[in-house]
Amino acid sequence: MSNTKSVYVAYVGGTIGMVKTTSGYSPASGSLQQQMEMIPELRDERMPQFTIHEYAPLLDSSNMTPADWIQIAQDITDHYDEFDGFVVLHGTDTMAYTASALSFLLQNLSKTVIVTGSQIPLVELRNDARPNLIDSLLIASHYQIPEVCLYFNTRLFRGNRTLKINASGFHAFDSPNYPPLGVVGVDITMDWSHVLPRPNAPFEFSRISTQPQVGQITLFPGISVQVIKNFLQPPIQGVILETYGSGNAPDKDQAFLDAIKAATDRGVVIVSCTQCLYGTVDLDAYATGSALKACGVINGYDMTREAALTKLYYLFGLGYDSDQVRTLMQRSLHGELTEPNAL
Ligand code: ASN
Repeated sequence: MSNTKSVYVAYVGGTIGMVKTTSGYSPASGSLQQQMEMIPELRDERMPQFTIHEYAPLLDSSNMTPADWIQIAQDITDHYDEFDGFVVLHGTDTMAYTASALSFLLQNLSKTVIVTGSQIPLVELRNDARPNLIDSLLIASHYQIPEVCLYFNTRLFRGNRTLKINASGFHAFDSPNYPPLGVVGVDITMDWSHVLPRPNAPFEFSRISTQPQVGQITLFPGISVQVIKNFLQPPIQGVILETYGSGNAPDKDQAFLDAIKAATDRGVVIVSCTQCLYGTVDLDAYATGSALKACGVINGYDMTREAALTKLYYLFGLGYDSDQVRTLMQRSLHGELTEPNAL
């Protein structure tokens, strides 16, 4: 049966279209499209029609910034009505940040958006680019999934639940606290029970008007209070504090607690996210967690640092004040966290 659907491909950069240079792999304009022309399966009538928009310059995703997330969101918005689905070809290094950011920027999605890429370029004989590309195009055209997804190595994930877990293997992404939305094997099997419901409002791009100051601190035994104090200086507005286990920190270090409290008193939003891959923050579980709560730190539950950071950026970017940001950070906006009564 022929595929009458159309997919818009936003080619942002990443290894998938890179070529070898004397300083290692680097993006090269036009190379991906040339390689794609040599893949007969892409012209199979069961494949969707697709249009590739190559970004200039193509980026290794290590060079990407929030301005790039906004550009991709704008690009999808500009073409939203014309196409049935969207595939974003992107580098793997910061793919989880972009997928998380897009999940907040693109409101009331009713079409599938898939972010994908590869660990080996399409130009190489042996690569993971080909299956990731073909599978993403097929899924984006066959299924109407009202979410920003990330597809990699046979699994379709909710984008804002993902993180990069492997620098060299094909199994480069995982979603530790949420099951895959789909698995590609002999068949493509969707788990609709884990997909977000369809929106009942029209699609819109949630435009960010400011450039918020947000950051991230990872706790480690012996971290200096001076480092924390410096980090929390104005103009910082929000910080992800990567805590131990279920949200714990050194409660015997009064200077540390004082520095945290002084910042939250000034309106800095400090969100506790766990350094662990699996599980959730519970600030009431240990005295070392409730001490943070008493200093005004809020609960990031089971959010990845990528989701928490991009969500902070998004909420402050929309102009919300600290109290509104504190409330919304602890609620699931697009399935990025498991609320306590659902745990
Ligand atoms: N450095 C590359 C990037 O993020 C890695 C990759 O795509 N596999 O653009």
